[in-house]
Amino acid sequence: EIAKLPKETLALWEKYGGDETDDKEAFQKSFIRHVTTTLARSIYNIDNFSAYQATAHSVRDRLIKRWNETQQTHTEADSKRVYYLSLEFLLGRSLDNALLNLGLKDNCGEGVKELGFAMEDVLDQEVDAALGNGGLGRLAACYMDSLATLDYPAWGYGLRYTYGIFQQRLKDGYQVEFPDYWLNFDNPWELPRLDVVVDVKFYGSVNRYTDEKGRKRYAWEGIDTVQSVAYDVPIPGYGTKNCINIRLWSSKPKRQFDLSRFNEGQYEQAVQEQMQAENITAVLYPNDNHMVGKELRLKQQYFWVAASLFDIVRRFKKSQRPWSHFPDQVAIQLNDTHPSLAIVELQRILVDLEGVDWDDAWEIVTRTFAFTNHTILPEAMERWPVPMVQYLLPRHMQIIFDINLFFLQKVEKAFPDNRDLLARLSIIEESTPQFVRMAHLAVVGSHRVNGVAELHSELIKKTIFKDFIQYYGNDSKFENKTNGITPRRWLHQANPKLSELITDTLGNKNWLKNLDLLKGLKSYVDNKDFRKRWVAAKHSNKVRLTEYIKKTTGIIVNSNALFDVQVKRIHEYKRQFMNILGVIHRYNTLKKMTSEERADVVHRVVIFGGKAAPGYYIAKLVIKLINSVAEVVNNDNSIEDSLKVAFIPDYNVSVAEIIIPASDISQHISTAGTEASGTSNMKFVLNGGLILGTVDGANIEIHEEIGDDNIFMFGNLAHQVDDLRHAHRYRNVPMDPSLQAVINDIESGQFGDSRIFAPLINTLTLGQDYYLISDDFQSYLDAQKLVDEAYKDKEGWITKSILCSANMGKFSSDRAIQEYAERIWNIEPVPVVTKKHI
Ligand code: GL9
Repeated sequence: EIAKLPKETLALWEKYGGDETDDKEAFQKSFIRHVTTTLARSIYNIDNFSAYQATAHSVRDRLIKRWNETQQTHTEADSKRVYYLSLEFLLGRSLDNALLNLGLKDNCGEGVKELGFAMEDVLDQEVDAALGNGGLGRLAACYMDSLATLDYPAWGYGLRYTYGIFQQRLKDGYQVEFPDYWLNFDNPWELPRLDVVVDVKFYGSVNRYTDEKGRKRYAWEGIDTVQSVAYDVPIPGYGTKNCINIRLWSSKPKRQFDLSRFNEGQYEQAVQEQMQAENITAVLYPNDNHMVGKELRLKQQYFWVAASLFDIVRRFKKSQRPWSHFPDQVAIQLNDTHPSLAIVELQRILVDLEGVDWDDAWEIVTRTFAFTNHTILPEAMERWPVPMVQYLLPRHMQIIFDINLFFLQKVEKAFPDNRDLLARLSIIEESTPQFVRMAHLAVVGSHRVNGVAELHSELIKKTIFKDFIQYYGNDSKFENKTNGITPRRWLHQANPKLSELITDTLGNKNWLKNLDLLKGLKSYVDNKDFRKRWVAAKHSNKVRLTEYIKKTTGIIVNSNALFDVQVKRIHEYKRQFMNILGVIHRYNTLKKMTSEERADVVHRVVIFGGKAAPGYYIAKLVIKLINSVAEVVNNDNSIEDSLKVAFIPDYNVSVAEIIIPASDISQHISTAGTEASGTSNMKFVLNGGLILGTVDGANIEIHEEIGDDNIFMFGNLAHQVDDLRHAHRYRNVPMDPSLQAVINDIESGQFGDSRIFAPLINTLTLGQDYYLISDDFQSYLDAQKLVDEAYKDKEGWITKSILCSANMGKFSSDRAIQEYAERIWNIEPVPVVTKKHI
């Protein structure tokens, strides 16, 4: 194609193209150009925010260059790609990450400084891209970083919500929600592709007809068409030219508005259609591990899946390969059940639109998809009422029934006359009304199903997918892929001091691409100078957090105290309630001590953070209780600062980057078997923080890696949970006495009007303590005692802290992605070839 261009044109492209080099001067030139042109400002009129915008745009130019080269390379290579379908991408801020991954940090930092700005202030202007709830969405972001860093040809597909996860503020100790209108200013981290538009249909009816070959065929006549517009978010790898793409879809009306209605004076009706279309991608549903069956959510799912598959199929068709090659060119990973309709949509495209025979199509579909399960909590299982699916997507409902019929016929053959098994395996739940079980659809339509930590992957085979194991056999499609985190953001970026120390000690930055190299730190564990710098890094992070706590809560804490952190979504299964009950126990113990006795105790700052789903009443009461306890404890001079409690508002990725490096101990104390993996546990330990945790999720594997001496584990085990719950239900289990004492304190009004907290206390009594706080409380307190004792041994603690980081290689998302690539996706790296500017 290029060869056909006139020589003169080519020469111009070569001469003027690609002047965005990475040196300081070129950056400063870009900065000034963006201030004067993009921002239409002048030297007299730049504040920190415009400096951020100018810096971001300068980096964006360089990102786009890499993005183009990567996409060209991948298109030419035409090798197999993986598509990661996730309703959530919790990216956080992009500028610092891009600077570090592109290796621009030093040059830009100096360049910005000479122009009169401090890089730290500039970075602080950016608003988070918060298009996710918690672990699941952040995992998707870490995986994109690793896919880019490892040179894999990969794309993410998601939705461009106008409103991300709500902002949390506190009023009288209660959570109040504010909308997160993150696109208020322009977003330099997306490339609008206003020309990449897909029509998505809803509703309507299905027509049957006979095609030219005499086959019965079906055609869906949708009546409501909405347009899906692509916005591309470049994701740069670390230390590579590879820059991959997350394509986020935004909805807009097909027609602007109904002019005839407008002319008739029906103004509201005239814009109604437009508003309904825009509603689809307006807001991220703020629920974590909880399904809410709203039709708009189902619409979001189909809108996203239909646009993404159209795009993927269009790309495949360009290669003119036969359909049977589709699974050799395309792997699609389903991040939870949210994109399960993609299975149905691909089957529909192949059978209805492309005329592929059902069985051939189904073979293609199942070889293409793989599914990751992220939870076994019953309230999180996605089920959609059949009438709702039928109304919104009539053809898809038919296809689901057919998929189910053919599947159950096979089951029937293998296990004749077992109607109960059929009912349990069915994609359709036979209730009134019927429901579509999305997890069953995902399992049946995928060639691989994985859990996200060893325990969790075992548990899914014994609980929610037990019957599938009976049918498919134990070693068939079910496997484990333990989660991981990117060391680039979660150590290098969030903890620059520690990162620098590690690089100095190991002699290079190779550990950032091969986290197992951290093992090399072990031989320095007794090195005085190294230990000194290790402590200094932790302490400066604690000072930074101290300042942040003061700024956001007004609470003054001592940076020499033990920092005890629990930050994550507020959920009963995560047991923040148990934590604050433990705090009350500690407080009242301290109160009973004499001053001399107290002189001997380890001072503690207990730090909480996390959002509660707006409709989750009990979780919101936990926040209120934490703040009520904090109010009393922090203002009680009699305990002489031996205990402080702070609830940091609006926990998000950027706040996590400040909190995690400053932690001495962090709590991951879910009821055994409920936390599928957890990923913040990995971030804390990687940063030299210790864990106080239950035998759950990835805690178990972290324990295996770092050893008994460096972690505090407690509580009942997953296999005991059923019996304990049974006992609460049918026997009179006496309340743990320490716990009873704490409950009495709350009920006595020690922390304000006790009636407020009655529903919360009731979860322990009337609610039969479903999350087993009373069963674990004593061992929790015992473990806390061990933490205090260990912290008194300053040198011992430093050793533990170092050994924690040094043994965390396994939990790099690079390891996780490599496993997915080899075992599930069957894809190879495609290193980017640098292009000329043409
Ligand atoms: C979650 C699990 O609860 C976590 O334990 C796990 O680490 C992550 C990632 O695998 O997935 N499952 C889930 O639904 N959420 C998780 O965090 N919640 C959301 O983020 C929506």
